[in-house]
Amino acid sequence: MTEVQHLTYTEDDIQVLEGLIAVRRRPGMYIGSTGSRGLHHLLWEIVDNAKDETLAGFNDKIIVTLYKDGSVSVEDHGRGIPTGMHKSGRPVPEVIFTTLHAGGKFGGGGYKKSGGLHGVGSSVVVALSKWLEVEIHREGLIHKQRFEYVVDEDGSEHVGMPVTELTVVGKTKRTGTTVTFLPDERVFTTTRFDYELIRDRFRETAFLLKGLRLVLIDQRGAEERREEFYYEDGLKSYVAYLNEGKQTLHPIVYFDGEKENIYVELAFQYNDGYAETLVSYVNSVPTNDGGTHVTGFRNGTTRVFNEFARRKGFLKDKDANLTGNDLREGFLGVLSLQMADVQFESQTKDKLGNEEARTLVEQIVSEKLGFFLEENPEIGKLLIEKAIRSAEIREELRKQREALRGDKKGKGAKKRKSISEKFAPPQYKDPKRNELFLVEGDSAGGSAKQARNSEFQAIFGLKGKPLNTEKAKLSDILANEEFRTILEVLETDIGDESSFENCAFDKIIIMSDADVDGSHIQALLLTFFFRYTQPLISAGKLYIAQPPLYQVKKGGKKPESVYCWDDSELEQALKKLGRGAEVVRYKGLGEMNPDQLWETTMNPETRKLIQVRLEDLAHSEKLVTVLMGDKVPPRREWIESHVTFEVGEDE
Ligand code: 28F
Repeated sequence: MTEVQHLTYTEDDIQVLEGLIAVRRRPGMYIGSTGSRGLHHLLWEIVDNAKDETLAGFNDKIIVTLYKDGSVSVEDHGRGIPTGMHKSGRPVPEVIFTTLHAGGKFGGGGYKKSGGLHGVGSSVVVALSKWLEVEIHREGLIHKQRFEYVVDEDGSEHVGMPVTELTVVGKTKRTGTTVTFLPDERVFTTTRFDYELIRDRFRETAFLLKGLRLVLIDQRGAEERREEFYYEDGLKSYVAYLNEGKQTLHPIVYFDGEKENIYVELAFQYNDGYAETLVSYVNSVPTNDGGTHVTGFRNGTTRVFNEFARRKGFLKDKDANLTGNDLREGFLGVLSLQMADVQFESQTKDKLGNEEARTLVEQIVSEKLGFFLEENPEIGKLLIEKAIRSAEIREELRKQREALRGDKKGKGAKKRKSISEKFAPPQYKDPKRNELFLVEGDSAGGSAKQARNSEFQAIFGLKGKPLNTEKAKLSDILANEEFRTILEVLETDIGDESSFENCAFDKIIIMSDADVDGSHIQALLLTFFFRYTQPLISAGKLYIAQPPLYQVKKGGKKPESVYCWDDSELEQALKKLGRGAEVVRYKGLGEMNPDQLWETTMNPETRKLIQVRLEDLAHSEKLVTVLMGDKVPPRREWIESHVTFEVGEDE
């Protein structure tokens, strides 16, 4: 409707554009990476602005549409960005989309962003896009403005150039903001938006912001795909979703409270499992490593449960208090905070640092949970009795372990020469360097023992399928020879947080065949590590080895050989070696000789490892439940298509 025209620039405008050029030059500084994650950061940035309008109380709908040309739009039904003049003499939307960190410049009435890579500002999205259009419905009128990345004939570069003025293009009955943009393929290694990733994020957002409707539309395929998320019951629905397929012990408990501008919401429901799941958020940003709010929550619940147990006579004067560990078994809950001036403790922004959150969350939880237990004493009784049973089992196991340790120091030690036949230890003790390979199958285990650098690499040979820890009782897991030995070798103890920090190995590497049995073994081990040694995963110590799928060989005067990890590498290798090349397809680790195994899979200089990351606790939680639980029949297909949790790009 409006003609594209280049506007004239003032000195100030040029200053502004130089800011955006900085973004263009070093995108990683603003969005973390230029891979898929960075690409999606652009989208989250715009969606976050729409979410903020929801938190401000004015927006109940967000629609994201993925278009055939690679662009994406985000539409909200909020008040619409103000269209008046900014004190700089330019319209407010233009300032927002062309000024770096525009958010901060407005001060006062603006909303507090959560920090981290969130809230870098809409201008960053403009800077890394070929074009961006904003459409604002406000005061009965539709306003539009377009920005582009422009390179002039003389090669000079204009980042985020407003190529139209803010223009009225029609009339409207609603209000809201729509932003459409096309990420620049010169910036990103991939510009394809991931439908499943956006869908999972939308589901999570819908749980956290009750009453908000999120719609995802994908027009890229032959047929349009569309999903909608809306949860009237918010966190309660979230807990029901995470506990789906599990045996639960009581109706979902929900409460919220506010103190000194910190708003706390909690929903939980125990299941008959043994693991604890607490998914926590601050301003709807996941805090996977917890932080002060989680500590406050734990202190509060432990204290209130103990007070209740004493008052009702479940604990006698002579009895020790129930510990956090006793109370955690089978707990599944979501804790969500809204607060201003968020500070994160860690570089990764996964751990809340605000001290005031500890005391305020503890107070709110104590008060509300205390009240709940008074009102529902039968649920209180059930949970206390469960915790007392846990305490008894824990005590029993502690005695068993102590007996075992005493045994090793004494005469028994001589009889038991090594920890286990299946374990080949490294020569030197170096927790910062040592690697433990968990290897599927006897023959591969044998090869790996010969192949390894025994200075720092240890081998543990797995016999058959490990125990499914998702369905087993804690006492059975601790009695299980295989897992007990693994824990012993790692020098870690389930339920002893400090032992994980002192783990004897720097890397734990799962090495299994690239077939269905191999991925099942992988999934079983991941389940164990996820459920019972989560701090090791958070610390980035868990890896999956990647044996090659093919070897391309050519004989003759100058024999050559290339290993390939996927079909495109195979294609390239065949081209490179030309006629007469022969392809060996590896079906299992056992088919490689020790030299080959070392070179392709174990040598730190040449191997490919995938680090298992806990990107998203809730997602991993759901995956483990579906994969390993006994309530969901199509497990096999799941394992084949979703081999691991969140296996990150090995950056
Ligand atoms: C698709 C992305 O960005 N939605 C937005 C608003 C609403 C206001 C606003 C945004 C106030 C003074 C800076 C409206 N009326 N969706 C969005 N919706 N920004 S972004 O204000 C911006 C600040 O300048 C808004 C009254 N107050 C605020």
